[in-house]
Amino acid sequence: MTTAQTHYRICPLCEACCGLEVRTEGPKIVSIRGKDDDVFSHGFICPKAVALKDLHEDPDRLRQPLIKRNGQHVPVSWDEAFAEIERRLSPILAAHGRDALALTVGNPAAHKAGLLLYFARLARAVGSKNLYSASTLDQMPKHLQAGLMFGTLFSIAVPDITRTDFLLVLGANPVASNGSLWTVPDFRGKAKAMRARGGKLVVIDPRRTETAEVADAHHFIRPGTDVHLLAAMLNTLFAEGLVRLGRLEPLVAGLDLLRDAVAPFTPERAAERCGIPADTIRGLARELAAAERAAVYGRIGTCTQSFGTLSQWLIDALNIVTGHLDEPGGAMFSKPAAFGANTTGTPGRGRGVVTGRHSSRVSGAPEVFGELPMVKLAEEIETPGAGQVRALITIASNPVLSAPNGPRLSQALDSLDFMVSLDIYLNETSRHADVVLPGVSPLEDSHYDVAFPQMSWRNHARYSAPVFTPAAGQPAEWQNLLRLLAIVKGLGANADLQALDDQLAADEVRKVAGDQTDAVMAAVQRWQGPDRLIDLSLRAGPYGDAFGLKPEGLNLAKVADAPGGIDLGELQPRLPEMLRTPSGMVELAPAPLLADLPRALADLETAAPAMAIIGRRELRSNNSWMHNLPILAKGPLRCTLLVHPHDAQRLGLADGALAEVRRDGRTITVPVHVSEAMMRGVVSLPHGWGHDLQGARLGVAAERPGANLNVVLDEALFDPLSGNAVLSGVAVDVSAAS
Ligand SMILES: Nc1nc2c(c(=O)[nH]1)N[C@H]1C(S)=C(S)[C@@H](COP(=O)(O)OP(=O)(O)OC[C@H]3O[C@@H](n4cnc5c(=O)[nH]c(N)nc54)[C@H](O)[C@@H]3O)O[C@H]1N2
Ligand SMILES: Nc1nc2c(c(=O)[nH]1)N[C@H]1C(S)=C(S)[C@@H](COP(=O)(O)OP(=O)(O)OC[C@H]3O[C@@H](n4cnc5c(=O)[nH]c(N)nc54)[C@H](O)[C@@H]3O)O[C@H]1N2
Ligand code: SF4
Ligand SMILES: [Mo]
Repeated sequence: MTTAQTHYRICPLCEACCGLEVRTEGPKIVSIRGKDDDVFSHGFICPKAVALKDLHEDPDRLRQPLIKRNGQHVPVSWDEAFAEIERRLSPILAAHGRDALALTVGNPAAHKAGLLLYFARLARAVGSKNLYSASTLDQMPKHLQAGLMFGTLFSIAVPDITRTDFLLVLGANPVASNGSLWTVPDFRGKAKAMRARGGKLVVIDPRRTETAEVADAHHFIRPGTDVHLLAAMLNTLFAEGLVRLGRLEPLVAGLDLLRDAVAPFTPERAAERCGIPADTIRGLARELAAAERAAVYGRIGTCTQSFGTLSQWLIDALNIVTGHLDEPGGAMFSKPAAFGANTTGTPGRGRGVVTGRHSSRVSGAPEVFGELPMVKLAEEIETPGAGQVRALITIASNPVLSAPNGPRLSQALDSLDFMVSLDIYLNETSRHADVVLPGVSPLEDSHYDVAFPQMSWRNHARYSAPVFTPAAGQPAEWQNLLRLLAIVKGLGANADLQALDDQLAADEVRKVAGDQTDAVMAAVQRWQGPDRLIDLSLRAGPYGDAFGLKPEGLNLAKVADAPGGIDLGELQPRLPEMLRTPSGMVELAPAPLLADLPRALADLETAAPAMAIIGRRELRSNNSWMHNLPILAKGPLRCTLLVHPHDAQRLGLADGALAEVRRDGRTITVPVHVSEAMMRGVVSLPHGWGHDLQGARLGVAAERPGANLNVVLDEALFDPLSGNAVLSGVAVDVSAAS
């Protein structure tokens, strides 16, 4: 007889980080539900959590490494796979140097401590300029803005939603996405509670989204023009004498520079370009200034555009000049228990950030936080010469579907001398790999969120242990990354990984602990791998036990002994202590941003394209990889093109019929859904589809493959400051399919 067990698990699928209760009987998953007494998510979940069962059981999920032989992927042992990597990768590095090896890291790595922490180590060991991640398809503008204004890339202010009276949301749809760069499970419930208290939610979006549906007001905006709306709101505040810095007065540098910078952006000029009337712009500015407690929040719609970094800047500028930054009910900074860059070092001052320490070889795009823009990867592989990318390791990333101009990238991947994918599927990207190294099921992994507590709606520390033990011989992903590190370092595929891990940890500890290193390492010896790094960081962190000096403080053992997590309270004001700028001030007008503003000014005169395409997210889908899970795949078609009735009529598109979407000679064919929710002149298609490529092994997804939006998007379009791809508001031609 097998015994029933209940396990605590933190959902690794999206940024809401919900606490789950997983019931098992032996190897079987009996049920997955929200954990009601989770201190952070209080029982909230979405349908994707339930699909963890399908993911765990998915016959297409890889359980053995694969090597490509004569164009076919065949299963091999772990030792064979790593021997092959050593045999083929080492000569490339020896002959062509470190830059010949590129690494890409994708979204799931942000949710897995093992991948995140050990990817960083591998990247350091490789020492290549060619580092690419989902960050430049997503949120790099936010990191750069946070870095320039507050001093570290994760100093991201989030709305204090349980205390706010007025929330302005631009380019985010948290009802569907469950929040991003703002860890806020049950946004809908929290928004409802806010409105019940008399608070107001306003949404700015080219589509009347699920979030707009639960808002008090929604304004359509032309894609890519938020910078004008935001600058005009600031212009109004200065013009009408509504600026008030409050408590931050002595901490803010650059107020006059900001005033001058936004002076040309009058509401009338902005209105022309962004499609929101001047009176509405003024009204929004006044409402924001008048609200006692208010926050402006902008997400991916305001990042994945050519003015991404400028938009992020002006969003926080609005929070600052209306006196709402770092105030209860405003935009506040979390205080993470571990891994916070703004909880270490000297409080109130730091090195700040610089970009462009190197640049991409072919077109000179600047490095940002050590990364090059994903839109530049294809040309770095294609273009011959010293420093050409000849080998690639992809880590939980599927750029063939998730990066603009996937077909070009796909072709480029075929020209590589060698490619390795760490992935759980043979999919659109990993099908190109010579060696595929599968990760464990999420239920076979421990979980601690490294990134998300840095921008959470409430402070907390939570850990979940694995639900199941991996099959015998299946390494954890951090072990695979460590073994790659050993190969790259020339230690060989059969290096002693335990010794290597001990040494890496001790080397890192020594930098801060000096001659206390042995004592510190002894204190954390019950943990291994990423867990050990978590224990180290927790204990040295702001709530930590300081390795015994503060016995009431946190360590991983205490957190692990508290299924449902440890609540660390509501957000508290953190200025000036959290600043890490060289000046020790909030930089309201950083020079690189001021220098980029003329580009936006010139854009005021630009005409909107006749038709622009934007993306969309849906509750039962997640980027490019959850379409193989039966429980999510069923139901209505999701990869449909939303078209306003007026545009549909003009273009001769009927509901349910097929349309062709074209740009630069690349075409996709998609079913049309006529929808009043769209702004005129804008169509919407979700990304991450197109599961009909040869060589992938995704049985369920291939039944209804959908079309890949990124076939028509354009790798030539990006934000020059952050390198972020433009994924929104790209001009396309749409017509009825012939
Ligand atoms: N047009 C358009 N394109 C977009 C976007 C958009 O809005 N519009 N959004 C962008 C955004 S925000 C993001 S974050 C990116 C995401 O793009 P990617 O970073 O490519 O991430 P995913 O699409 O989530 O694909 C994740 C990959 O990791 C694999 N995987 C899943 N779990 C694991 C695991 O535990 N271990 C390992 N080793 N592999 C795993 C999956 O099989 C898949 O290959 O897409 C971007 N692309
Ligand atoms: N169900 C589900 N949840 C997810 C994901 C998923 O694929 N599915 N992906 C996860 C990931 S990786 C991320 S990064 C987050 C993203 O989380 P969100 O940022 O909330 O993402 P979206 O739902 O795409 O919302 C972006 C909104 O921006 C709008 N928009 C597009 N262009 C513009 C513009 O120029 N200006 C303005 N103001 N709005 C614009 C779009 O219409 C859309 O409603 O979601 C995460 N959660
Ligand atoms: S919202 Fe859904 S996918 Fe996201 S963490 Fe919660 S349960 Fe998981
Ligand atoms: Mo993302």
